[in-house]
Amino acid sequence: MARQTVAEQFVDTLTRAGVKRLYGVVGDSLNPVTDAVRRSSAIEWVQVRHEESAAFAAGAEAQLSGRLTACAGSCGPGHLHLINGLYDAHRSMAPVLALAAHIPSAEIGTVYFQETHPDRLFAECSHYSELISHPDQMPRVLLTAIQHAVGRSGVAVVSMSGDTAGQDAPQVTTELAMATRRPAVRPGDDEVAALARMIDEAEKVTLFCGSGTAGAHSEVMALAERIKSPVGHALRGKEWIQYDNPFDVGMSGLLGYGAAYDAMHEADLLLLLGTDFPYAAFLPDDVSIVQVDVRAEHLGRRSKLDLAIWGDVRETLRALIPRVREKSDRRFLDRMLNKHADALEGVVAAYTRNVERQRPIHPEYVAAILDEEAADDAIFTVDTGMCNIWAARYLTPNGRRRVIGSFNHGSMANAMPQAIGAQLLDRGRQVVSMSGDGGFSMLMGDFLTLVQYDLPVKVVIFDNSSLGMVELEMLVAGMPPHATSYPHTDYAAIARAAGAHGVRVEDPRDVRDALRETLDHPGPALLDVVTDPNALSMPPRITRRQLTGFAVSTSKIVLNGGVGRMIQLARANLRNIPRP
Ligand SMILES: Cc1ncc(C[n+]2csc(CCOP(=O)(O)OP(=O)(O)O)c2C)c(N)n1
Ligand SMILES: [Mg+2]
Repeated sequence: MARQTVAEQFVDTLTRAGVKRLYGVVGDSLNPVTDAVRRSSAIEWVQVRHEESAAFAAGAEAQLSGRLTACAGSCGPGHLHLINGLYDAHRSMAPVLALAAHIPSAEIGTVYFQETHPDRLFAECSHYSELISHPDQMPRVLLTAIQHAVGRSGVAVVSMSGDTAGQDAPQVTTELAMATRRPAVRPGDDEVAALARMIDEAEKVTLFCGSGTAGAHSEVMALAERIKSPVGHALRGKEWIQYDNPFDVGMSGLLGYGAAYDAMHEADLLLLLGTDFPYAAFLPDDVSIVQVDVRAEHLGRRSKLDLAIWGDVRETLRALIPRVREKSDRRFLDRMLNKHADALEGVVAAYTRNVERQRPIHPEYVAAILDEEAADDAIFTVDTGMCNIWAARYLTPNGRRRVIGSFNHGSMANAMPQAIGAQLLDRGRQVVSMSGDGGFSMLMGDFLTLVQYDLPVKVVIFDNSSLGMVELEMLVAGMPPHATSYPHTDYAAIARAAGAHGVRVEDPRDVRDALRETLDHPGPALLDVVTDPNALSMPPRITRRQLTGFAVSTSKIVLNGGVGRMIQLARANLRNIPRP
């Protein structure tokens, strides 16, 4: 094999790890790598407008594909721009390799122009962050970084000066072997036996599911069927577990709805399956709790556990199901299913009044229509803010759709940049960015990336001219909203000026047609829906129990509101309860 530079070897190694794109903004410290990517036929340089978008896009691509992805920033400011998106990827457990190009190596430590210390800077948002200061460290340091990102599901950062990247690589990469697929992790027999015993001894068992139940739908259903347990979920578990689920009792958490909270608190045994659900205040403290997680460090960090099981949800349940006795008593399950349907009937009645005529347009109405009109296998990216609520309540999961957001890190402006990564992964799939006007405007520059790469992303802006979520939080805290409103902005006109399709809607009767037109447009398109900033009349609807149970202890609001098509699912599940 011909001699390679370190930069060429870097690109070659990423190619072998399955990386298809390097998202970034160029800079002279990156030049040798950018040039090696230019000459590579396997990896494409995706030229975004802001490095934060690069990291969000890489994180989204990794979450959707399950494969390693990569992004790059040039020295100093380029690093700092990457950081927020990398935090998000890391906390979403997305395997992302970030290259932080460093200042000239002879200048490190002299407070040189644009100097940061990337190996320190990224320590908190990565599993591995190391500096390559000598060509001999390649390819081992890069390989170690890749194995951290893949093996521990998160970010790994390699820092390297441009002068190092331009040197000859002393070693060739041809025979490099690396692990890029996760193993199945099965807990020990003793743990499985202990869990089976606890389930056999309990009368009322509730399952609560997080993103770790991905790929385990049929196992979760089989267990629920065998032990007659209600199944609740956290936001990140929703897309994996709520569809085709006759045991569904809804979601718990700040955006929760239905009977998940009750099913968890009224059980004698709660199984937390692949969830790192962060709100301890929503978890019971007088119920036996078992947690199953493939990440041992997640076990017991949210609640006291009676049994901790280290393993994949799917592998654990496969081993467990034949060992637990079938239960015949459905009373707890049926009571929870009824409670769930009742809880949803109440909120539906409160929401549906007059919504087709209401001006400004009610955002819940937009979300409901989006759910109906979007493709069966659409990917939704969801901005932090009120869009989280609309997505949690109105997008109907079906096992083919995907919904990603900044659900752990909670950053604004994630949705549109994540849509870039989602669409590049599959140009033929419908990708919808549910954007807040605040979120969209924060990284608006990268709308131009959609145009530049002709990515047919559909950006739907819930344009309430306000930082709505925070306004609501201020109201609930008894403060007059301050610094939360924006002047009206015609984002559709901005989209058209950028060369995309842009439509603005102010009349609720136009929502469906405008949405269809947007979704059908073959290229990048933006729908600016002028929505009601006072969409949720939250405080009056918070019940006394919610106030004492959640709101006070979390100092956060529990958000209520409509629930879209979930009411039909709940009603259908009630019809399926066997009658004696
Ligand atoms: C980067 C960042 N800055 C600030 C916040 C705090 N915050 C959370 S939601 C929100 C408002 C979002 O406004 P918008 O995108 O318009 O959505 P809306 O809630 O109005 O639908 C803010 C400021 C945050 N989460 N992330
Ligand atoms: Mg807003």
